[in-house]
Amino acid sequence: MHLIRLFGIAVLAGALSGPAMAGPDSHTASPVADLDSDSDKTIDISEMGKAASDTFDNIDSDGDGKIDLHSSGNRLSKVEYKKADTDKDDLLDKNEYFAVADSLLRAADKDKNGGLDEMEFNSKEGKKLQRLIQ
Ligand SMILES: [Ca+2]
Ligand SMILES: [Ca+2]
Ligand SMILES: [Ca+2]
Ligand SMILES: [Ca+2]
Repeated sequence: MHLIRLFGIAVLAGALSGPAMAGPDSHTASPVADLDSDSDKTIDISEMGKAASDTFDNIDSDGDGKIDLHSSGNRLSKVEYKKADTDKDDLLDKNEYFAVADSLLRAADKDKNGGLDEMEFNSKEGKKLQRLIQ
């Protein structure tokens, strides 16, 4: 709930800022801009959480709230998948999936300001995070 509320505020702030908000016609090549709904040039945990949740729902084609190794595709290696599966049921639920994304965000956040800028998002850990949430 907390994440969702934060995201709502971010969207509202973005809408109020008017022209700075990317319109449906504008094309951005930057992976940060794609997810940066409040246009502060960084990906914070609420923006990452929204993307991770959307991606998880996409992968979870039968909608039971769990994904298997096969449907996670190339987002996680087998070892990473096993590590992420903290309750050892051979499936990842959204919390387990989010925990991986969260730890990658922390690992990539070199200046520890809680958000990933372009450089951090394109670091080794940042790229893994991108794979996971896109
Ligand atoms: Ca942002
Ligand atoms: Ca499923
Ligand atoms: Ca599990
Ligand atoms: Ca940072």
